[in-house]
Parts: sequence; structure tokens; C-alpha cells
Amino acid sequence: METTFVMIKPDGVQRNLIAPILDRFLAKGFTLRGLKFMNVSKQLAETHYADLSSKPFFGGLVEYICSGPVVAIALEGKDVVAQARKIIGATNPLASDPGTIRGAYAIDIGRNVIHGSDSVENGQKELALWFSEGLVDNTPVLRGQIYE
Ligand code: RTP
Repeated sequence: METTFVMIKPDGVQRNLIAPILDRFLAKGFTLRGLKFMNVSKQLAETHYADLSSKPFFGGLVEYICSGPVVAIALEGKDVVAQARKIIGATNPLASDPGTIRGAYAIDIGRNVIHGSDSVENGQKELALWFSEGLVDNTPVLRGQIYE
């Protein structure tokens, strides 16, 4: 089963968008395999965005990701990498469909509220980086008597 990495960026957290964003993925039917509310070190942000290190906005991007807590999320499901990217919408909110997360909640490319892995391979790499402790087994277990 495919897995992907999604991160609610500091602006999404500060604007109280954790619940509505998470709801889009869970209501769609994807399975939660990891969820962490955390601060991001400069080293982690630089490693995560290493491919963009030559871009003029790299320093500002790292500063932004480290500017407040984020929510790191691991999701599992059929075609979840591509599906999550569709749900998230285009990088620049001007180009993202209004029905997507960025289309609904963002105006500026530099404050686009969420990240999602762009390929299955990068999803694996990013999950290893952000969830080095491993993912949670989320196989449903139904217990009849909670207080037994
Ligand atoms: P992300 O990695 O955050 O999901 O975004 P993405 O794949 O849709 O876009 P990518 O090209 O990988 O860019 C990563 C993040 O860098 C910021 N950015 N700023 N100021 C700018 O021109 C600019 N361009 C990109 C955005 O926050 C983007 O999500």
C-alpha cells in the first residue's frame, strides 16, 4: 500500500487550519500512519528542501518552516501520493483550484499552508526523514469492553 508525507506548515498551524486540513485527507478515506506536532530544526528543514538549495528563496523558505510548530503527517492508501497532491492543489495559490486546500486557504506562494510529497520515491525518503522512529500500525482493532 502506498504512503506519503504531508506537513501542515507554520502558517496553517497559526491560522488554526489543522482540523479542516486533516479532515480532507481522513474524510477522503486515507489511513493515518503518523501524526506529530513539532518544531522543525534548521537542519531538518534544509535537508527536507535540499533540492531547492540553489533557489533565491531557499533561505526564506527554511526560516518560514522553522518559524513555528508544524504538523507532520503520514498517510496510507491507494494512489495516496498523487491523490494528496490533488487535494493540496498547485504550489502557487493563484493557480490552485478553489476546491483544493491551497485554493481555499492560501494567497501567497511563500505561505501556502501545506506540503505533500511529489512522488512515491520522495514520499519514502521524506517519511524516513520525518518519521525515523517508524510509522504506527493502524490496523483497526475493535474492542467490545473498553474497561475490562
Ligand atoms: P511543497 O514541497 O512545499 O509541497 O511545495 P511544492 O512541491 O508544491 O513546490 P516546490 O517547488 O517544491 O517548492 C517548495 C516550497 O517552496 C516555496 N516556494 N516559494 N517564493 C517563491 O517563488 C517560492 N517558490 C516556491 C513554497 O512554499 C513551496 O511550497
